[in-house]
Amino acid sequence: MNQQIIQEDDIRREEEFNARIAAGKTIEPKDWMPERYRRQLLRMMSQHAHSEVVGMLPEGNWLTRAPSLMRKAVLLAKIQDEAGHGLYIYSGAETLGTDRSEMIDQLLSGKAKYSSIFNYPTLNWADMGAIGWLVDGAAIVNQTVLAKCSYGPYARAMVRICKEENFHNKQGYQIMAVLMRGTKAQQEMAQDAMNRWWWPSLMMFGPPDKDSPNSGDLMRWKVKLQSNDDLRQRFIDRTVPQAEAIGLRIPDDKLKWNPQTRHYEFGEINWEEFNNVIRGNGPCNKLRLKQRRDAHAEGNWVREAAAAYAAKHARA
Ligand code: BYC
Repeated sequence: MNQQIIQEDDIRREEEFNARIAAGKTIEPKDWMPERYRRQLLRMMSQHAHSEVVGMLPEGNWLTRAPSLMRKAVLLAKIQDEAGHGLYIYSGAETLGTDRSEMIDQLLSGKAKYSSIFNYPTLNWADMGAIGWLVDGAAIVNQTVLAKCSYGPYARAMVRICKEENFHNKQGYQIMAVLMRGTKAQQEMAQDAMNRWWWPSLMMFGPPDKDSPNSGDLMRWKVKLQSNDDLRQRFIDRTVPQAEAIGLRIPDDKLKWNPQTRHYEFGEINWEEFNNVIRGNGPCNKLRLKQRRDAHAEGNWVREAAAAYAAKHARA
């Protein structure tokens, strides 16, 4: 009898939850939510937070070699913004009941994923332009939609993050535009960065819809409002004219405008490469994890001092 009442209660709560989602209302931390919704969000938000934090490393590689004081100040500000994004999203993820230190342990042990894009090396200064323009550009396309997602704390974090990503995107495009107005060597440097970052940027949106195991749940619960393929197409459609405007060539022989669909058609993405990278075998996976583990160990004294300070004040 009791069991039956519990089951009826669960069904009623799930119906109320689904009705909230259908009505376009947000789910807040204290609202009842199905366990699977909570776990999917935690997976996605913690991966997202890890991406912001690991994402500081490829750009950090160029801080001491920025070509001018102004470029260095801008790059420094951008990297600090990414740290802030990580902190907002970890805070948002903590509202789902998991402690930040647990999420960080999962990253450092190699159990948690972070965006594939940050496992590629930054070889020349134009890579800073390509990351800001393409990587932050792809993130904006994804995140402006996430800003309307069903989980309140995630959606609200995205609003501020997208504003900052817009500045990142513009500074990256400006680096590329300046290089394309420069010497032949500078133009070649920009094209080289474009050639290396284009395809990995398209992979940021995740596997094709037909091979995306999480999309079904996430779309049903309005965490994702557009599919991986739709967002990828949107990114391509908005980025190709930007490349053309500054004289950069997209490294895709199959790329062509289709006036009927009003979208660009594009070539085959190398999904084998993508799967290899997310399995931990990309060009920089091991380096990135080592850098994060070292940084975490070096920051231990700060955590210890903060804990001692908090304990002292709790006693007072
Ligand atoms: N990289 O079922 P699917 C930034 C995994 S940082 C690695 O489609 P989902 C920035 C996926 O996790 C912004 N793994 O998954 C920072 C899943 O594996 P698990 C980063 C990927 O969740 C510094 C499996 O593949 N943005 O802007 O429905 C400097 C199957 O995929 C990737 C975000 O994190 C990938 N690219 O969709 C500059 C956005 N793609 O977990 C810039 C938030 C897929 O089942 N996240 N996988 O083992 C999302 O929107 C979604 O999670 C994704 C994937 C579209 C990425």
